[in-house]
Amino acid sequence: TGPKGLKLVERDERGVNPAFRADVLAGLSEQQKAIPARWFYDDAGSQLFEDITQLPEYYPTRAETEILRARAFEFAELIGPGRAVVEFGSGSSVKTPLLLSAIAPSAYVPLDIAGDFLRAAAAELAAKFPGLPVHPVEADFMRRVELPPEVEWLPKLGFFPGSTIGNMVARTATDLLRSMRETLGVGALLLIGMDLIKDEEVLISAYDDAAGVTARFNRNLLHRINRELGGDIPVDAFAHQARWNDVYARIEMHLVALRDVAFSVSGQDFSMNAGESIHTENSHKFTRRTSNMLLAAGGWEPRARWTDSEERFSLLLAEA
Ligand code: AVJ
Repeated sequence: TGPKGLKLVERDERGVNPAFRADVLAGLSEQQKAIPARWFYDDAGSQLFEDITQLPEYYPTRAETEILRARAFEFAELIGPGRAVVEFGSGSSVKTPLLLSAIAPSAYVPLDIAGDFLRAAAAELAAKFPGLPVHPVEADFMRRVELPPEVEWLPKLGFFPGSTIGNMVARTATDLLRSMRETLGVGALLLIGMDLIKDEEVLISAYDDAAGVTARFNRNLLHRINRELGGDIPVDAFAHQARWNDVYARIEMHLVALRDVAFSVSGQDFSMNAGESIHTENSHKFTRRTSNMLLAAGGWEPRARWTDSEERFSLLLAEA
């Protein structure tokens, strides 16, 4: 239960999340079947993503962490002390402490829709930084979020690491950046991670690792649909695929039907021919120019930019 008693993750009388069901049924009814990537993250999916970040092929987490470690002094200088750090997403055990140690913030406000994850992450953070006020807020940050009154008058720093913005198409990413600006207010800064365009083979193997962890992450979505939405999708009939889409400069993940399949979800029937796919994720990759253009389109003025030593990943600082 979120602020003002608002229930954010609703369940109907059968214990089904209606937003999940609506997205899945609508997505499976399209010509190119597609399900939004945010539904990957049930408990199993969140654990599988943690495993992905440890893979030798998956460089983004290590590259971004390298920047946060190496540039602490520059962050401190440009951002200054006393800001309330508002993190979009409940925070990782590694990146958030690196940022907080670098800049001497006055408060930490993690925002997330998943209340349990949020409270656990907030408690862990509070234990690491005794004396730092921590105010978790359960909210959907795709809309403007009302921040707790304790931080109302403090200058804000938004933190959105991980290149999660890359999951969104340009239109949605722009909307999110604009909402962030409304949430954070005038004079706010935003520190945001964006993954960079690089050799196609490097990108493909980051999303199709040799150990098959990303394949399990992708297929877990089908297990989740079967379990939570009463589906009978034959999961073994789907293969994980990572594709480079050069028009939009993004990695796409698909689940490709290996044979003709028929299945039902929540009582609705679907069929697919062999070779047809369900599109499950976009992960956009940026250049300096496209990242700056996206920020500007979202109402943010680019102020500084850092990359890791191999120029695989970028962290950008922007001002509202
Ligand atoms: C968490 C969205 C940043 O796109 O790289 C990792 C998710 N998907 N491997 C990404 C993901 C497949 C990840 N983000």
